[in-house]
Amino acid sequence: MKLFPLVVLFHFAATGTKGKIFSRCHLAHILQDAKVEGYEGLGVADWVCFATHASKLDSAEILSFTGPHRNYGIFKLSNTDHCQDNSRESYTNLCQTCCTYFVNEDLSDDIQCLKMHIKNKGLDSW
Ligand SMILES: [Ca+2]
Repeated sequence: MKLFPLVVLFHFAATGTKGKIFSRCHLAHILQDAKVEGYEGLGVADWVCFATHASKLDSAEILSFTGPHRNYGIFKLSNTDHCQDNSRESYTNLCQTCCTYFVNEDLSDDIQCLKMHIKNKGLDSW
């Protein structure tokens, strides 16, 4: 059992920025407005499905694993690839941002970051 990652849920409340649990419908409208339909061959339904599986549509969710690896927000963007947090000294930081921006209710930066990931590696690489 010690080999499996210890998953702990945290809710972001430190800076006053609040997360939100989105409905599938609301998220679909946000994604349509962000013009994700057809992006790299994926549709809004693919994105909604992915977010539902990744976070149960909770933008405030942070998953911590054994060690410094953490995943942030509705799309589970990670401190190993996408953003910077204080738990690691080296990281890729593909999206050149702080991970805490992925746990608020503004999904525009999350969507842009996931688009960058999809363009570079595809959604299957998640
Ligand atoms: Ca955000």
